[in-house]
Formats: sequence, C-alpha cells, structure tokens
Amino acid sequence: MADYRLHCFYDSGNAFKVAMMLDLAGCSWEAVAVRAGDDPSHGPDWWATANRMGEVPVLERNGQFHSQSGLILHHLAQETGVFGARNEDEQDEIWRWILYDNHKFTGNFSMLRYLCGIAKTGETPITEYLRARVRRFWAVVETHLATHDFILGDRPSIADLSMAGYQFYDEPTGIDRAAEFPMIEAWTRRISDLPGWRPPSVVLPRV
Ligand SMILES: N[C@@H](CCC(=O)N[C@@H](CS)C(=O)NCC(=O)O)C(=O)O
Repeated sequence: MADYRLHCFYDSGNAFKVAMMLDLAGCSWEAVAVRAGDDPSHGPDWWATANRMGEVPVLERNGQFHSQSGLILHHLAQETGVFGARNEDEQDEIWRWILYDNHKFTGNFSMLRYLCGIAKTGETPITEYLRARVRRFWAVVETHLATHDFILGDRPSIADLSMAGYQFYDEPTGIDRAAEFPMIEAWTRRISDLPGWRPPSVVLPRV
C-alpha cells in the first residue's frame, strides 16, 4: 500500500500541484479518482470527513485527510525535507507567492481555462475580463522570472510547484504563452526537466 493517497481528477491543476510534489520528492503514492461534488464513489459522509469544503485535492496519509494544496505542499516539504524553506525569509517568500498564486495567478487562469477549454462557452464578457486579469497577473511573474530561474532564485521550491500546476495543460485559452510570456514558458520547461517529473495525463485519473 502506498504511503500517500491523492484524491483527485485529471482536470484539477490544483491536484497536479500535489502530484508533482509527490513525484519530485520520490514519495510512494497512488491516485484515487474522485469528482468534486456528486460522486457515487465518494459520498457525503466521505466529504464530511475528508474535506468539508468539498474541494480536490485531498491527500490521505495514515487515515488522516489534508486539503488546500498550499498547505499540503507545506506539510510535504516538512515531511520530505525537499522544496521547502531554509530560513524564515524564504518561508515568508514562499507563502507570499503561494497566496498570490491561489488568489490571482492560478485562481483566474483556472476559471479562464475552464470556460474556454472545458465548458467551451465561446467568447463572453467574462472570458474577456478573466483573460485581461490573467495577462496582468502573469506579467508580474514574467518580470520576476526574468531575473530568477525559480521563484526563490536558483532552486525550485513548493512556490514553483504551486504556481506551475496549471501550466501543463494545453486547452486553448486565447493566451499564447510562448509568444507572450517567454520567461514563464522557460520556467515551465525547467520544472518539467526536474528528475521524476511526469505529466498530468500520466499521473491523474480521468473521471
Ligand atoms: N485553494 C484550493 C482550491 C481547490 C479547488 O478549487 N479545487 C477544485 C478542483 S481544481 C474543486 O475541487 N472545485 C470544486 C468546486 O468548485 O465545486 C487548493 O489549492 O486546494
């Protein structure tokens, strides 16, 4: 039996953040397919115990359930001794970027991707609004990466894994990452070049 069970589904880049960490840290883990919301394999009692917020990812270890990808990454960094902070300044910097990621960098892009690439709503005022916001928030990261190989500087951390979670899906969103954000494009390649990295299509189950 694997040490960790990641309750997840393919389209969830938030789940992929945790999957990347488990792979890159060399953990023994398995994916358990779950849909958020109504899912016969994971009923209301399971959600009440595992994550009353009803969100994926949920990481299970020794019968304990953990949610919120940023917090899961933090705990995994402490347990494995990799991709974490080396001092308090780094810890602050990691959390600053993870919070920015959840609220802005991933938060807006994941909705744009969902509407354009999965729900396929066509162009609407909402997709235009989200795309403008994504471009603004990605520009912040583009500028940072112009002088840093990774978010902390010269080595990858859980901040990179959080922020990169949605960069490995290729549904059309109206943003040409390679042309518009070459620093983010190169950073994404640096992450997928890390030993042990596997793509979401290989590690996350489709439900
Ligand atoms: N901040 C949370 C976000 C989790 C999240 O939004 N998960 C999505 C899947 S990617 C979900 O479960 N959504 C269910 C819903 O919105 O009803 C995290 O980083 O874990």
